[in-house]
Amino acid sequence: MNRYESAKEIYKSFGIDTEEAIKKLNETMISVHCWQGDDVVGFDSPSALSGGIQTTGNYPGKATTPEELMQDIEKAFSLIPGKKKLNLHASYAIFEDGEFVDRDKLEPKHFKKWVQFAKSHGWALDFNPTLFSHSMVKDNLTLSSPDKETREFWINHCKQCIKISEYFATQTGVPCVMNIWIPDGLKDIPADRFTPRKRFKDSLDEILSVPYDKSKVYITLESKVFGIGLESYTVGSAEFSLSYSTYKGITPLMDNGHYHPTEMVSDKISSLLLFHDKIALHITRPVRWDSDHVILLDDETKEIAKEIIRNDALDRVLIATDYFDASINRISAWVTGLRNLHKALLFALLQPNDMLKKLQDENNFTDLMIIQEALKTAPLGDVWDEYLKRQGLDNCYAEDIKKYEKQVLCVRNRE
Ligand code: RNT
Ligand code: ZN
Repeated sequence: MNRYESAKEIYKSFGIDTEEAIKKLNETMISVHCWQGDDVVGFDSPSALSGGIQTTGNYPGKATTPEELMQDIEKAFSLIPGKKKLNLHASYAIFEDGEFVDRDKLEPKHFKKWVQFAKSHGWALDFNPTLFSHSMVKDNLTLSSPDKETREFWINHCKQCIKISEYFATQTGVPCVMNIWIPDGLKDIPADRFTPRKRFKDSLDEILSVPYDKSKVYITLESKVFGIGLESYTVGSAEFSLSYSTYKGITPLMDNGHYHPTEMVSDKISSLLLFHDKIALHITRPVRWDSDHVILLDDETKEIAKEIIRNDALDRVLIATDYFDASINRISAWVTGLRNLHKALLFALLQPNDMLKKLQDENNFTDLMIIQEALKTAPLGDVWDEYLKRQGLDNCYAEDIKKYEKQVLCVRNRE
């Protein structure tokens, strides 16, 4: 008996069908962030990364042109299993023939090359307005700014982004998730928390007054508790984002780096699923702050995956990744993080969830603990290997990436 056949039998003894698990994982679409490849720089503005987020590290070979980024995405995606969507930011607009327009004037045509690229690979696209790294971010404020001109610039930017998202959906035939995140906040104790939030609400109302096809564009709103230099107050807090999403019927997005360190997104998913048709996630790994380390197969990633699977919510949770590590090979960061997320989902799919729920209802916490612990050392790796094998992949991607680093990344022109 080979290792997979043996693993299949072991899982069967827990009442789990490994074939069913592999099938479900194959059908699961994950939205992969493009910004791991170039440290969230983009192509449209000379401004340094701002908005209270930061990449650390200076590993050689980051992409600095659309061609390089596309080449790296192709390489990374070829080593990532499963169904993929490519998640772009507005700052990745591609201007041709010397043309340039500012973010409030962006149009679908500035993303034509990305659409061609995605379509040639059969990938769908997601989108994000970029409300950071730009000279119109005034005093760390965008949609909540007291300055009308600033607010209007960003309102127009978001309105244009809805058009671009609609274009993505039409072109790919798959709905486009458009996520709004603003960095707005204060370093120190506010004198007024209410008015900036009121202005943010009014700006969002204005953005959403644009008619758009709700079957094509899913607008999500991402909350955050703090940023670098924005330690004391953020306008788009969790309560704001949840309340606003409920009020307007848009989708709340939780990034697991955006809460107090002992607050867990895994615990929040069920509550949101009760009140929202869909919810969205940015999966990342915060280390003491919103550091956006590469996703590992750690407890919280597994717990998030378990909450999605045991609530049978794969079709209601829009799963995206959001991390950026510049201290290691960026292709490897992409591949390792995405594989770990898939592995966490496979782990969750291999749990006897009905049986475990029953034990909880019967107050049988003795057996519940024993079985949950036994499952931690069940042969997940053998099912994982089989899952990879069926997609023409294996666990030995390090050599392949090193070769790419030597042949492509290390010979890129650098000033
Ligand atoms: C920032 C948010 C946001 C960004 C990306 C680049 O803290 O998580 O989602 O990381 O949009
Ligand atoms: Zn995020």
